[in-house]
Amino acid sequence: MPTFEYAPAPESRAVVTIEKSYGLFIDGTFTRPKALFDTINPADESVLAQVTQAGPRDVDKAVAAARRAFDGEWGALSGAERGKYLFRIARILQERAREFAVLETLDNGKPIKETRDVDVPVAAAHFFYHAGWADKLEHAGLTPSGGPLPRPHGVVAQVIPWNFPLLMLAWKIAPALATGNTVVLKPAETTPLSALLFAQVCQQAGLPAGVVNILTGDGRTGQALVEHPDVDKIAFTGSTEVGKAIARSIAGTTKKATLELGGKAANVVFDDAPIDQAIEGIVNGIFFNQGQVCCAGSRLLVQENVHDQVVAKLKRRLETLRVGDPLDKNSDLGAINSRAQLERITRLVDIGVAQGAQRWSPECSLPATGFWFPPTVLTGVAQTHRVATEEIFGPVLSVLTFRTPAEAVAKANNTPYGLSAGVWTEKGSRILWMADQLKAGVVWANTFNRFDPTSPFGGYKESGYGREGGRQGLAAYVTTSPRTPSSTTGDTR
Ligand code: TAP
Repeated sequence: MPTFEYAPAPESRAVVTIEKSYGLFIDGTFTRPKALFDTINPADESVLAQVTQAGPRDVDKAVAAARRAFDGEWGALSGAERGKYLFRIARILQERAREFAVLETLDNGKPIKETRDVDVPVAAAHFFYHAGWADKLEHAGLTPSGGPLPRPHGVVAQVIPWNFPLLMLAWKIAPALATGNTVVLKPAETTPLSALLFAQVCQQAGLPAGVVNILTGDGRTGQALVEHPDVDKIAFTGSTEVGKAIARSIAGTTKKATLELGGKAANVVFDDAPIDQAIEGIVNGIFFNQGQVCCAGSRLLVQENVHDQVVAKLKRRLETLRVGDPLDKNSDLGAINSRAQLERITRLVDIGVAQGAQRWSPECSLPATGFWFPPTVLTGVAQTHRVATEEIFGPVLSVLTFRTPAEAVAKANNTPYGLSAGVWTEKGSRILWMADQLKAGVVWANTFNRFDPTSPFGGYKESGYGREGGRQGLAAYVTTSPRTPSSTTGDTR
């Protein structure tokens, strides 16, 4: 059994055990590994482990296990008892935080300071937050007073992407369990390891068998799962293209769905903004997680009279970023998650240059192996350029200008997406006006990329529908429709 030892300092050594191969987590146990594929470290292309490609029969078994748990032990539990399991999981995530941080960095390529300070603690926070809701759902305002009690849907299929593997898992599993559902989750093909470690956490927490099932595999597994006839609800995070395919596949069925899809956020900087603070927000907005963030501030809209000042300061700041070994706690940017993603970023940037944008990157020497892309700024971008309209999902900032607030709003909203936006200004009244005008699910003011389990997250237009997080996020996991004669379990007592 290979182990990986991470020792930034002798006193903080973390040992991560990575199995040679992994089976699926179905009905509380791991199956025998079969139909294996590699999961690699994108920072050096070494094979970390082999995982199982789940087929339709595995999907059947996992959904059946989730159904038995829902109709049986889990469905009969009170909200307070469910909450105890969520608290237990949250505490184990904290106890094993270093292990999760190192594993996630190895499998995903993101810098250890992000997995250590954001992904893992925020994932634990989601379990703590939802643990608190489990016995208070009737007070969540999900139904009019005197209306029927909110009830779980049943078996939930959850499909997540590779950019925040553990965090997206927590966003999905915590509210589903708090509301009394059972889960079959498929992590992304390139980042399955933290979900498999989470399966061990479920065992450690004594979670009843079948409540959480983890199926590794590629898009075919995801498709078989969401199309399974005994799934009651789908929670999907990923590309708009796949989101649309899922919406089409469930049309005419009784399945419910929440879709968290792509984005092309505008980060709007007015001339009265605290410029140095805005520079930090711009950098965090687009270079956090190598820009592989659905809500990344990938379009910088800067007021024309401060454009040169902002771009000059931004370039000076980017000279200080360190790109390299994701396990080095001083690295600001790590590796791109996969060769396919690197090729997509490279292709779109080349198209941007061909269409007339000027490309700039700070001097940085990139490792010879692995998937790397330097932090990049594209200036002279026009609204019609593809780098201004398409999601690049990489460390690439497209800079556009505006003269008036109305023009800023028009340009910011000129996208099929509507996930997030940022506003930088000293004027409180302008912040409120902009928040009202921008068609985005989340609007940050004088900050960017802040996440909290109490705050709902989700999009408009082609960024999807439904919310995750906060009281609103619970609504996606319950029904208030009258009971059918057979739906006698799953009370949220
Ligand atoms: P996708 O290709 O859409 O993949 C997302 C997940 O769906 C993966 O687990 C994938 O499996 C699976 N999948 C692929 N085809 C499927 C199908 N036909 N039916 C069901 N599942 C299928 O996206 P990605 O490249 O992993 O992630 C990047 C995208 O996700 C970006 O557009 C980004 O904006 C979006 N994203 C959105 C959010 C929110 S909250 N809105 C958060 C993170 C990412 P494989 O991995 O094996 O292909």
